[in-house]
Amino acid sequence: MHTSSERPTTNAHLLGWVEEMAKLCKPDRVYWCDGSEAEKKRLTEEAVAAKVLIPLDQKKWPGCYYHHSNPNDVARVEHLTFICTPTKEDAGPTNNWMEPKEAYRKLGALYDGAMKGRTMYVVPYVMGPATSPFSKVGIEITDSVYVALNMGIMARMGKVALDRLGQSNEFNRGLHSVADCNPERRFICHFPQDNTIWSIGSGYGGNALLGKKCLALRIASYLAKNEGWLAEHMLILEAESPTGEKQYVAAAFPSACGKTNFAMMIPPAVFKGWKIRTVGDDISWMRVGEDGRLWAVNPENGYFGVAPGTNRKTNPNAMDSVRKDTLFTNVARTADGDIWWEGWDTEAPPELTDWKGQHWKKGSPDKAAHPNSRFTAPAKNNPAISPSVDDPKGVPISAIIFGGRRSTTVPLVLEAFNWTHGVYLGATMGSETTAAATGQVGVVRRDPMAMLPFCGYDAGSYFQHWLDMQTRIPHPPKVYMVNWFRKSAEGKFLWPGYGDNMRVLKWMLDRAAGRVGAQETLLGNTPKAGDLDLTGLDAPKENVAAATKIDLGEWEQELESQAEWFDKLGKTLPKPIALQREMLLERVRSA
Ligand code: GTP
Ligand code: SPV
Ligand code: MN
Repeated sequence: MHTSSERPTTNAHLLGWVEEMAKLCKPDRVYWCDGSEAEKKRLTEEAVAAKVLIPLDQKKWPGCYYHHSNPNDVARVEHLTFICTPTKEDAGPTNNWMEPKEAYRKLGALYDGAMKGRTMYVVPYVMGPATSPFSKVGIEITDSVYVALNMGIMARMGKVALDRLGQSNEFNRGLHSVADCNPERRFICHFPQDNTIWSIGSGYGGNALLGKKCLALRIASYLAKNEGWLAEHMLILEAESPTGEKQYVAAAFPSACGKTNFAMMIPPAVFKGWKIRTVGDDISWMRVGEDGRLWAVNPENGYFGVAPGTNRKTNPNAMDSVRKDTLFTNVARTADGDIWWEGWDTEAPPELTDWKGQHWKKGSPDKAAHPNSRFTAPAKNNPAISPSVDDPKGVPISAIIFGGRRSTTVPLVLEAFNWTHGVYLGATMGSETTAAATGQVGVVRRDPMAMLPFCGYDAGSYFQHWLDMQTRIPHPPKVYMVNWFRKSAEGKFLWPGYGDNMRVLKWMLDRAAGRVGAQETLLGNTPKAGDLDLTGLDAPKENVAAATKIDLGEWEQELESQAEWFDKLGKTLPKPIALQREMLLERVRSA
């Protein structure tokens, strides 16, 4: 074990900062992670001894462990997440804001001595392929061995990051402590101007794995705005046609709205010869390439995926990805070291240990697995991983897809008329809330580009940045809006979703390549009759008709309700976006 006298770097900026943070948090030990297999084994053993991790049946689940988080700490906490910019206007009306000095003072007092009796892990990591010019180095200081082990799966962690950093001062400074895990003293603060993140009081997911939402989205979106690129809450997938042609798409669906599933999709049998592979399942960093196209890199190295609903039928690639070296958090367990969650392949066994560690009996009204229970799996386990995941230049994007979770109104697929219309579709995207964040589930809220909780600056300026990108991208991707979640009057999903989403993807790919026509509607282009391949679809025709229907009455209401959203955004809302709504409303009213 490295002690503070055995530091694996001579970087004075880094050493100085770590020392300063140690002085504040007062840990018993400082340990520098090197990212080696031997270290992983050792830290896992320590975590097992401390009952932070519980081994699963190692024959069936090699290298897999179970973790219960504190029952008060099971999801992102948007009301406790702050953007600490010099002015409140910089953070904008959709973010919580704290004055930077005030935030450092307030959290500083909570960090004071917070690591007494504990080990302070120094976790160096790279977001993005180790050699890509687009990648970013972060250092996360944490007092949670669980967080350190998760970071080892989610990012390229350890020596690789210190080697890349060298003597540079350009690294994200992330300080994390679970402290007493009290929601009253929980804060996730971002200081974009200082490239700094301070997180305290939570050990869960996006609150605590600082490379993910905090750095790769909130801080990166701020950098992207200043530097002319995009940091987005998007999956990236590769589609290879039967003739070997490859196309790449990036898709923004809000939290727990289908990114992991879409990125790992297996096409139905009728799409013989088509292969879908995963580049990323949550985050996309996109820049304009020398050829004038948009090129995307996945900054992550693993999947922090929603467990419930994942099974052999809905997502076989995810089930294969979790077969080894995976951490499961807040799922249910069987007595013999196995796991289970709602939407597993088989019914619940008669008895389980639920996500809180309590005895659970089949038929209980309570969920055995928490709805936001997750797996942390290495990307390399995915049998359908794209060979381009580590490509330092990324992959060229031919379509951008926005998609919310909407029981009504929004049809299965729409193609934007042009870039500005596409930005408008993204900016007004609505989605029903999910268990990925604390708070009420199932209420429609605006979640522009699926970035509402993740944009590190003012939303209106973010839309302006999207509009400005048009002039930088000579060959822009086409833009789409999809909705897999429309429901019947009885509350059942109309569209079967999952692998069948290939039918919609195929149309978008064909459009992007100019292989198929479209039907123009008031709201956007849609597939012409017969162009959506429904061969072998296991769903009644009338359901498909209802899923693709455009009801102008519903749209009039939708467009009216967008006015409230625009009012909230205030004066930085770009005029062209406001105009799109007004023109559309006029056309819908006079239709
Ligand atoms: P985050 O990791 O929170 O950003 O979520 P995500 O967008 O990756 O969502 P994910 O793919 O994990 O899906 C969330 C939930 O939606 C799971 O319970 C899935 O089973 C379910 N889901 C995904 N795709 C579909 C679909 O096409 N139709 C339906 N009905 N459900 C889906
Ligand atoms: C999300 O909520 O969008 C996630 C999970 O991907 S978390 O990392 O917890 O933010
Ligand atoms: Mn996400």
